[in-house]
Amino acid sequence: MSRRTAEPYKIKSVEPIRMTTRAERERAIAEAGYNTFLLKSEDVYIDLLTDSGTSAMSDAQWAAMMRGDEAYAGARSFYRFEQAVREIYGFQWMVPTHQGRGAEHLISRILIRPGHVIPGNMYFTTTRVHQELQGGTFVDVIIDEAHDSLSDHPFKGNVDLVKLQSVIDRHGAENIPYVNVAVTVNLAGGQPVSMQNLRETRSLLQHHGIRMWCDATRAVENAFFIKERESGYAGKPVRAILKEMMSYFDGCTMSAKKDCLVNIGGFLAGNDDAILQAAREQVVIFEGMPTYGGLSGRDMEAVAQGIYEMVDDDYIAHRINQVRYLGRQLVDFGVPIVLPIGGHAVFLDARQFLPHLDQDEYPAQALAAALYVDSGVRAMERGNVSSGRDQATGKNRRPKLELVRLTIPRRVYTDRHMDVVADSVRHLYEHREEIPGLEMVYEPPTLRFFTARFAPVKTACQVRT
Ligand code: PM9
Repeated sequence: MSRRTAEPYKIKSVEPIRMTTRAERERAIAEAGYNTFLLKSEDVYIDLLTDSGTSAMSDAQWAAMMRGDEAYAGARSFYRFEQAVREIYGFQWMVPTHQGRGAEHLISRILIRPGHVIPGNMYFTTTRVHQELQGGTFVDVIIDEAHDSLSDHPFKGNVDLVKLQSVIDRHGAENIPYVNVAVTVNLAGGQPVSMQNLRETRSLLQHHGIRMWCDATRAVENAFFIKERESGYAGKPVRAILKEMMSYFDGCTMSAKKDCLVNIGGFLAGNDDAILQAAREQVVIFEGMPTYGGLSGRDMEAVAQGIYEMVDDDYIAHRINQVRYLGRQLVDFGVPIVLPIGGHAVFLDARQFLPHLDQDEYPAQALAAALYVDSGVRAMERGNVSSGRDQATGKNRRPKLELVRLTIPRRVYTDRHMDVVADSVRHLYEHREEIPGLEMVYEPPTLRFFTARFAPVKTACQVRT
């Protein structure tokens, strides 16, 4: 008999959550323009919008916050933060930023010039927008399997070396300031990159003299998948695997709001002193002094402590297994999801879920709205809305993956909450033909998914209770 396991923590402080009525939720989603980003959190029962900045901190992190040194310059808390990054990631220097996109802004300003091309293993919304703002163009070099929700490739985040070589041949190494490799790949479904692929990518780029930069936002989750799936890593601590992964990169951008178990924070880290110098020059303009970069001393203490906690093997195993616990229930119900189940979220395949909708009726946005109305569970669209418009044609990009992300915050919900989510998704699936599409009635110029507004193409969400 296989034994059941439980959360590797006990609960010391609780935050009550409120279940609303269906009528209240119908009103709330209409007021929010059918965009789950625009809901008030007090109207949400189980919040799976994002795993970003939504973690529960440990007692050790809260205690560390009391030690926060709020000096304007040279705070002790900065040096503790820097030491944690050196020890766990292995980079020599670190510049704090208020969150991940602050670091993306800095590296894009430092390295990208108009006409540059930045290959990467699938776009990420904020990453690409910062590249484009500097006059660069993102080029996708992820393996084809990543765009197929049903492929069970164990490392769907891998860089396709043939595609990468052809981008280099087409544009010339001198026009590629760096290659951006995300571990794991968020929009592919939280899919990992193998160590072997990192090694091979590094060797190809070294041959051409091109830098390799990492989006390390969920690198610990990636390290766990390597331990589980890649030969030679089964007995290794996640901490050692993470360090080896990072050793192939020149530096990283980081949203500490994910892996590092904090509510705010980010950093740019690396080994090249010329980039550090430029980062220090830029950070004072956009974020703050190089020893706080938009964070308070107590924020930096919480990140430093979180960096040590995130590589605890029991913690990360539980984290990934909780995501799987939800995903496997949905698979058993026959609900179409992205496989293999990823690191931070279960992704519903909205194209297969709602085959009666055209992609320009925003099936993933419609499904996320319907889920909220059904059970007060808030999810996020990751499809045609998030992907935005093609810069050249002005048309919707209509990406292959049209997904709803059920993102699991770290150390926040129990498996019982996952059961409630699974039941609601199952109910919707059984009544899927009743879910209407949406039209966009307000579209902001960039990162439209955050604030766009929609209206139902036919009538409001009508799934029976
Ligand atoms: N990711 C997420 O919910 C936050 C808002 S959605 C734009 O998944 C990667 C891989 C991310 C990410 C944020 C950022 C930006 C960079 N890379 O949100 O600025 O998943 O801290 O990080 C979100 P910040």
